Amino acid sequence: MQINKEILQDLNNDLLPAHERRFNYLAGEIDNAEAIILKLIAFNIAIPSWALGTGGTRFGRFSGGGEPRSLEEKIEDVGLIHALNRSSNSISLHIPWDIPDNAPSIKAFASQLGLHFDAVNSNTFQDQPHQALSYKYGSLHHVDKAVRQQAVEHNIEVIKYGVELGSKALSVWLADGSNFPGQLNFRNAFQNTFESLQQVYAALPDDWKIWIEYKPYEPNFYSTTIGDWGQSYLLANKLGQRASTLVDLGHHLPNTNIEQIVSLLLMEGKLAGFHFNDSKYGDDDLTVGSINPYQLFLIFNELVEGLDARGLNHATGIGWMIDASHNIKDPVEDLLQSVEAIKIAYAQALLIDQEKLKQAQQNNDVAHAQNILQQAYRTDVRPLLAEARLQAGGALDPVGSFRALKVRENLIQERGLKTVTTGL
Ligand SMILES: [Mn+2]
Repeated sequence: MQINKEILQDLNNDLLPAHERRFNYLAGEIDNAEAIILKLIAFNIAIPSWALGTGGTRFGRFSGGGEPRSLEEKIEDVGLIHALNRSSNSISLHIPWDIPDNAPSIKAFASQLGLHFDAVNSNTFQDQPHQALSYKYGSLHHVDKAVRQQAVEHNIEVIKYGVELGSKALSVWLADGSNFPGQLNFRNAFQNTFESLQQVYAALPDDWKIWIEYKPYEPNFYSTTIGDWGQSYLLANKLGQRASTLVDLGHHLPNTNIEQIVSLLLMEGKLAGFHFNDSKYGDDDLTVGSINPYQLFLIFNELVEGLDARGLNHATGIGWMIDASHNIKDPVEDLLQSVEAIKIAYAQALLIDQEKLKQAQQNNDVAHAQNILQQAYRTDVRPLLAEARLQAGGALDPVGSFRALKVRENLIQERGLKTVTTGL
């Protein structure tokens, strides 16, 4: 299905007087409303192909109905999200869950919906049917060179698919690790990983990048071979300029100061980008901003300040992507909420008076520095986001419009109630 633009317009018209009241008030309170709106219009967040179905846990999975049955239907869903929020103009594919059998036609279909392809993701954390060797004891770090070689070749195959689709980055997350002390020689595991990644790096086209994700635990519970940003950074540094570190917000031990990590990686030119989600305990993959929106704001403060310091474009300087799983919510509603939360944090960070903050830091005026941050954080910037969506041709109220347009009901009618998409 596609969003009917005239009905969307009617829905917007009903909400317009209240929106204008709120927007005019806020625009009068701040001095850079127009500049922020332009930045918000330019700022897009990629949707991962695996987030369009209902996610499961190891205890079960409850399909919500109308889930995409093919890559085309996943692209169609991202098109629906983008039509509503005008902020999700790309899709990040996961191979082999989403193999583009006919790349030119897939690319053309996406382009019709205003979409392009973001980073491609490899998968060596599962065994696939017909696969010769098992990843039970790891992939790129494996003690057996033949397994490592199989995993290297898979990554090179993923690059090949990405090239056909116009992607420019390979995102690698490894489940490699150990469950028990003594299982693994840490140095050998790291060295094997490095040598495997060197082969993948050598296969990158000149204008491509490789993004190395880290995670402290799960599925392994004693050690992970790329367990934290230090290990990822070390690999990225040894590999070369086109390798950098990907930060997934859920991949940290509790209470880690993620904004400080982000600040230093960005300073060193080694911040690849983000996988956004939120969590209370571990890699919970909850809706962005649902648990800790203040942390998200503090991260965006470092991003805006750090990107500006390096003269990088906010929208394109690094990669922006959601990596979440929806167990009980409608995936499309969840993704709309996530994108909104990311852009709220971004808009709030754009409100920070960086000059005043620097001055307060220079004077050790701690209370004033805190006030400057919290003044921005406590500003309700939602009218700026709504205005940006309106100017870009989207919905004033994306989730409300999704419901009023009966999108899910239509998808269930088209695809059926008992559909299950590929993924975890
Ligand atoms: Mn991730």
